[in-house]
Amino acid sequence: MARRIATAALGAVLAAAAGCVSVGDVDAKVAKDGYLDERESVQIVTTLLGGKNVFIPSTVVVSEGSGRRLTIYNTSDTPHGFQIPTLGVTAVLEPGKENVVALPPLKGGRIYSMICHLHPPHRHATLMVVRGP
Ligand SMILES: [Cu+2]
Repeated sequence: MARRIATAALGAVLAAAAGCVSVGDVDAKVAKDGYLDERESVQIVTTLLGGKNVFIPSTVVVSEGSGRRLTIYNTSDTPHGFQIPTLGVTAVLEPGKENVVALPPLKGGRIYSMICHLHPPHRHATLMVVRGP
């Protein structure tokens, strides 16, 4: 324990001496200013995995704002649904194709459920919207 404290203190002293920005400073800046999202779209697949239909990634993170898009590739041979009920987003994902879903303007600090409205057992996914800069 004492060794950890000494190591952390030495790191802070060295960072200050070198004029570096510490991890704590970066965290404080991100918390204050929000996240800068350089992506125009986020890629997702809907696929069969272990006998279950799933969205991969199962948690998608985007920053707030307008013009966000999801491009969802359906690897299966049947259509799947895609819905974010509280945002009013509904699409049918054609098999073997990249399906583009435009999102409405998003506010940060929200978490939404993404579901397949065609197959209730299809595993749900999550859309997390973080605050922008
Ligand atoms: Cu489905």
